[in-house]
Amino acid sequence: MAQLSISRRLRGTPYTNRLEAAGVKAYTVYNHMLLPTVIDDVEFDYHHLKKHVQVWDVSCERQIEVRGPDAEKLVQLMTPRDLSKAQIDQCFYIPIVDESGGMLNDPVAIKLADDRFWISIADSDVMLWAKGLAYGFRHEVAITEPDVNILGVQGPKSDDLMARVFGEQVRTIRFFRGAWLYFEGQSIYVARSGYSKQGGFEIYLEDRTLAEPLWDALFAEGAGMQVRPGGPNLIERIEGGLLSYGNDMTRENTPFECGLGRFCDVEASIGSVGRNALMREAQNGPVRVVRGLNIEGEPVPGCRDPWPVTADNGEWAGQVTSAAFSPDLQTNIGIGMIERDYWQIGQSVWVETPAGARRATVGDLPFTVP
Ligand code: THG
Repeated sequence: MAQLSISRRLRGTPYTNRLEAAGVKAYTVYNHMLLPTVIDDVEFDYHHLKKHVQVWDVSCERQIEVRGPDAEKLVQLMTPRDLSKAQIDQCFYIPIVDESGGMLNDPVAIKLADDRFWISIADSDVMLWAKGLAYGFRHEVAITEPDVNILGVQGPKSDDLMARVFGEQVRTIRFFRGAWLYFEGQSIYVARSGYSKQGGFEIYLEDRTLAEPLWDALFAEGAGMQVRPGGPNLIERIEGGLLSYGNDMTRENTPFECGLGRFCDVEASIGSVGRNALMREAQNGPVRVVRGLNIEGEPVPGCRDPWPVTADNGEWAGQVTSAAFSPDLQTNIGIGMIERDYWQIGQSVWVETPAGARRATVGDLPFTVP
């Protein structure tokens, strides 16, 4: 494949030099920024993540800061999830939808104060939408993208490594909660969250002069724990059923289709954008839904253009948008949108991969991994 041309628009991160020194093998582009995806090779990274601890440069999970007296009003306008009981230092996985209920993003929102939220976005330009809404609704808020560069610490040894760098207090942070902890005398926001199912934290670093000292401290303290750089791992995130915006879901999909109905409170979220469209869908149910697929045969290649899923009679049954061979399950696994007639668990279908048509079985997400 040709190379990507690097320029200012394709933003690097304060950790990029450290990753280059570590020999990072592949990046993707996410929110106009580099996101490391392969450090050694995808399978090596996968086994290591599930056994040890990794430090991830997820700076590309950009923060959209909403600050001001109408901050909560604006965030509630943007999501069908009910935020009325949100507490300070609580994180929320929130669908953001347009006027027809189509997914615009699936960020993690953090309530830092009554008048201050961070929206930790997936790969789409949420700041522009937020600014447009705030302007149109005359909401009294300031909307910015502060220079926050998240370092993820993921894997079963995350608590031990984080305790060494931030102190024992880090262990008391509950899932999807955050706290201000000290590093080199500076207060830094740390939450128990992250884009893997192996457990871990996200460090919301605001002062980029601390980026390399923080990276170096994690590697110095983690030397005896086999710490390595890492990144969102394709195989692990498919096993875990973590969806990728732009891949597994787009503006064409509602949160119900994405299996995110549990994060929609259409009764409570009065006045939120797309509420009427979602009310209808909440009553009638979606026409397709995201599912796991077990794809038979030799390891499949990577999935770029969606792979059509068909029934035995040749009818359209959906599409697969992410796929990989799982070493722990010893089969190919995929994530796809499957139409109502074929979405039952155990349904047999065909998947048209670039390596030929394969038999596949529809299953639940996440996958059950031994
Ligand atoms: N962390 C932060 N920002 C992010 C991501 C992240 N922004 C981009 C992207 N990831 C957004 N997508 C997701 C998808 C899933 C989850 C978080 C962000 C996630 N899901 C939990 C799960 O499926 O187990 C459920 C969360 C819940 O129960 O509330 O964590 O990773 N900062």
